[in-house]
Amino acid sequence: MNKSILFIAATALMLSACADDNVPGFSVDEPATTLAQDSLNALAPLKEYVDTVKYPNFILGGGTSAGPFNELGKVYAFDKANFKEVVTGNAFKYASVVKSDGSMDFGTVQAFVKNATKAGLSVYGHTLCWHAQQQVAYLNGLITDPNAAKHVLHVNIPEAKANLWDWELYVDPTKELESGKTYTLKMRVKATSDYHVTVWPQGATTQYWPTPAFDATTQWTDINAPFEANQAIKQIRFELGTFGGEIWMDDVQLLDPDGNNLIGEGSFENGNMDGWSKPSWHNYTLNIVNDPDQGADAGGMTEQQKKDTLTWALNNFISGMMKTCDGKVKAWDAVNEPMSDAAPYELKTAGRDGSAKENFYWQDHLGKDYARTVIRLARKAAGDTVKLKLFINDYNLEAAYNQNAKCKGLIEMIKYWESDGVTKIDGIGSQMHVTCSMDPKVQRANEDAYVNMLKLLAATGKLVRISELDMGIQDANHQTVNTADVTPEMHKRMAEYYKFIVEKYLEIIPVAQQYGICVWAPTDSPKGSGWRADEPIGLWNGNYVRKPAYAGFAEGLQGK
Ligand SMILES: [Ca+2]
Repeated sequence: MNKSILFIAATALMLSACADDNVPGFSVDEPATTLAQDSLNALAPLKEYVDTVKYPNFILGGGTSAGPFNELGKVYAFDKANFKEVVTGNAFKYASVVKSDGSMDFGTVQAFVKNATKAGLSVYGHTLCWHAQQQVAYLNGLITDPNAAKHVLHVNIPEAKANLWDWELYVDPTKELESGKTYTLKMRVKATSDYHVTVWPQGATTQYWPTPAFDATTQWTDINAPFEANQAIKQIRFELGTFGGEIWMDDVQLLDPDGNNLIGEGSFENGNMDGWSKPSWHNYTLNIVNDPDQGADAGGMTEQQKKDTLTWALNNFISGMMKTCDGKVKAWDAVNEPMSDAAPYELKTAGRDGSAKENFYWQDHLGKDYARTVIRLARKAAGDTVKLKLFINDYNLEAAYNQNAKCKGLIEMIKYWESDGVTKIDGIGSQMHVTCSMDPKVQRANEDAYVNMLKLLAATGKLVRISELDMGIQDANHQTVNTADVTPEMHKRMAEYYKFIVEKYLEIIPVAQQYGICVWAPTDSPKGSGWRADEPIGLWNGNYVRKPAYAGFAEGLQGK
């Protein structure tokens, strides 16, 4: 490619910003924007700029969505033309394959691998073990001990008094009960001595009859007490005044005629008593405790049993994946995003690094050695004849703000994982979701930290892959710029930064360690996207039209 293409493309775009100027040197018949675009359009497909003699191992990859790719239309043709390898954004992830009941569907993966292979594209697998996009409830369910102590509501009354209303416990239904309809109070109850519990539904007046009264005994008893509301009922009142001792309640439900439960919190498993109350002057104790009939560790799973169960679940996924891919997918992000941002030499953990409700941190359950387990399972499932290249992939390794601390932390962690003499990690993936800055100082720091990262990674002797390269842009005031607001000068800077990134990779990473670079988001991100929404992150715009960034990337590949 002509060395000046980047210059021409960027210059022409800059000039196009002031269309009223009579610029010498450009045809008056053809607007500058068209000229610039013509020069970009005249470039070869991206992968043709890879010097396969000088850099024989370098693989140019592209991120893609399995759905559109598997339609074998425009996206498929585009990927085939521009890249040597494809990786799916989501289709190979745990939650895309494993359903909420633990069953697995590899149909999309299978079709993707078949279609890519037919196009002569290799497939990079992303990813075998990550904390996000997991089946959190299913996985937690596997290690939730059915015999573990359950939480119950505990009422501790110091002494029996004269009147039923001397001790009261209230619960507010989530919806008013309608007069004339039949409701059913269901619950489990147990007391320190037998007691007939009187229940008075409360509306404008108290409903004394009919009521869902029931007997509590010293054994857990299931209560099923239907009653018809004789008015609009706002509250259910347990009248416990003539009882002294302890009562436990659990699994409290109030079912309407359609079977809808009107008690918001009746299980107490989350530790809250929302909707429950008592008169403030009733000095008995109301709290949530472990079921007194179940010791905290009675019949529970040991830590080892939990680990074994989760290893089994992980192996289901990994071995299913390897079987589906049938040796055709040889390189994988075995472990994705292990390292903490808050503590870059430590693994992520629930709480400090994210929510345990939304994520499943395998490392919290399997321990620090979890990567060893992933690698062992993957190699075993693929079989000896398939020489897998297994990567640890993470983000912010190039970050300037903490002097590449996360990169250093990951390298140390990999050393630890390999210190057992068995675990072999082939490569390190650096995601590189970068941002170009129009503040020269910031941009200089970005570039210096990137170069530093390459040197750190090169020194490991491992394969180095830039795994998810995309680029946003910030203005001189460090504000994110949306796609429509990118100026010609910004296009030029982004093109230069792409050129720098590709060039430095080829220069600093030894040929034997070059796995390659993957263009994560070939096109600009649409508004409302889940990933860098409305940011100009592509080498192509949303209509697959090449941007100056494309020329920058191509020039970087040529090392010119
Ligand atoms: Ca409970």
